[in-house]
Amino acid sequence: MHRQKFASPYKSSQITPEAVYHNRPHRSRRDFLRASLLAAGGVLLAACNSKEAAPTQVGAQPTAGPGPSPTARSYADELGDPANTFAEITSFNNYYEFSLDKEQVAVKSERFASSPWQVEVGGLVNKPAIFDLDALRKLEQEERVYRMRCVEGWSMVIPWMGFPLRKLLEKVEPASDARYVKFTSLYDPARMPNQGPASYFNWPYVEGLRMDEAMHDLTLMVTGLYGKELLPQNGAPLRLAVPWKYGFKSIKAIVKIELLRTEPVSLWMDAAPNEYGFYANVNPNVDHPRWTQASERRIGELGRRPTLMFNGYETQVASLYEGMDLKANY
Ligand SMILES: Nc1nc2c(c(=O)[nH]1)N[C@H]1C(S)=C(S)[C@@H](COP(=O)(O)O)O[C@H]1N2
Ligand SMILES: [Mo]
Repeated sequence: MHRQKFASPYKSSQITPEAVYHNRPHRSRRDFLRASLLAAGGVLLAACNSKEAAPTQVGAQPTAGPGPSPTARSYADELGDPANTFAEITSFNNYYEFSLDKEQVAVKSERFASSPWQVEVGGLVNKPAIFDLDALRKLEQEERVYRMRCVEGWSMVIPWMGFPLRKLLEKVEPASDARYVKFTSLYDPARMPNQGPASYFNWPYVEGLRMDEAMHDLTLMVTGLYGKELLPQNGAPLRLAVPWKYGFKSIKAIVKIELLRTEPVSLWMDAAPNEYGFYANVNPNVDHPRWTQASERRIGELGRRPTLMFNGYETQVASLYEGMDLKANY
């Protein structure tokens, strides 16, 4: 019997539980068992549903009404690859505050209220400030079509809308001793169901960049995609996009940005330091301890394609890491 799964052109084996093997010494054996069970579940799911679903084009058709729908416009990245569909980008998500199941994130976050919202920008700056949504909207928005390569081995091409992080940081005037930027997501267990006391993770989600990475023109603060305001599942109302790094660096639902003297510890470094480093630059020559990073599956495509150094942004960003051992600083 064929059960057509609407709006789901992905195979379940892509649901690699990123979270679930590592043995955190300060966690109980019960937690570890729970994690192992989750991992086993993922494998089972993959094993009994291994047939590749045909790529579908749901939701991205032109809508009725005057003028072209933004989702009907054709976007492509600078390498000529077409953007993923709006449906793909908004229904296959990693957002552990809501669900570890990529196809449940959109469902579980549907009623998440991302307005009102405030982002506090402070730390080693001359003019600390709090930005509300109006203030963020006043910054000039632009479209950028970026590849996003998840550390799990899948990728998408996404037409983001937003502004360079640099423009926000310039407003607060970074102090000369600021060397790192720390980003913090919302912590609100009442609104983010997976942040409850039983959660495996030390919430909130935290990420970081070196100051020169943060000031790089490619580093985008995202407010929308396909010309529309960001939906909750993609990190509304404000998330980061750092296209040459693995997707987990692109933190969602940002409420705080701090400039620091020392390297911040991200949620993933805390959860599994042997698997997720601070830099997390896309590098096909450095495998994840549990899988290859040499290739990836573009959502909507069959088969795999080679992963590109720095996710294809090598000419723009390689100079940031001159003299650095890219194998050691994963
Ligand atoms: N706060 C928060 N940000 C997050 C995540 C998360 O779980 N929580 N997941 C990350 C991972 S692993 C990826 S691949 C991207 C996915 O972004 P998308 O769902 O918009 O495609 O978001 C990143 N940002
Ligand atoms: Mo990811």
